[in-house]
Amino acid sequence: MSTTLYAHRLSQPSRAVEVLARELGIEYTFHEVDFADGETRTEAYAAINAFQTVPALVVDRQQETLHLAESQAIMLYLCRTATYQDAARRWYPGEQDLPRSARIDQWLAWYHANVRRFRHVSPHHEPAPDPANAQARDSGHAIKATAGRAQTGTGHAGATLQAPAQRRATADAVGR
Ligand SMILES: N[C@@H](CCC(=O)N[C@@H](CS)C(=O)NCC(=O)O)C(=O)O
Repeated sequence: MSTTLYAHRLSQPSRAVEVLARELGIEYTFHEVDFADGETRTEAYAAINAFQTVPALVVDRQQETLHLAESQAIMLYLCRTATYQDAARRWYPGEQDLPRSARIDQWLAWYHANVRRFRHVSPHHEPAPDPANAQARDSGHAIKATAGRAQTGTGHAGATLQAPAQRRATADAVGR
């Protein structure tokens, strides 16, 4: 069996999956996908992840290949299949503690509905005529600019991953 994580470290959901995979001691190959430069919109990547986002996980088993998108689904899969179940249950206890698992599910659902209301699109993507998409496109440009700064060693890479309105919503939600 082999596991490949398609991701980029400027992508928050990618980082969440990568951190968990490391915590659980999962053996995987990291494949960087330059989403800010439009790589998620290529046919080659669509064959890996039809949702055309990072992160994506591909697990090659003997009989089948699992292609998984969406960071939450990937993280739950990693917890359910990890060899080191003691570590995995600290993150997601599953049937061992159903109320705690339900609260984790609740916050994962809340997070997606309130913090990440749109996906960060590449500046190469033609946005639909929807204000939320225009905002997402602007954030795509910001990501690219930030990536440039990160390469020259200045700036804070994480800071512009959210569009301004989304940052305000997040700050309101967490009370700062
Ligand atoms: N709900 C998805 C969101 C993924 C997402 O928005 N990824 C962004 C990077 S943070 C992306 O791949 N954007 C590229 C694109 O839209 O083409 C998840 O949690 O995996």
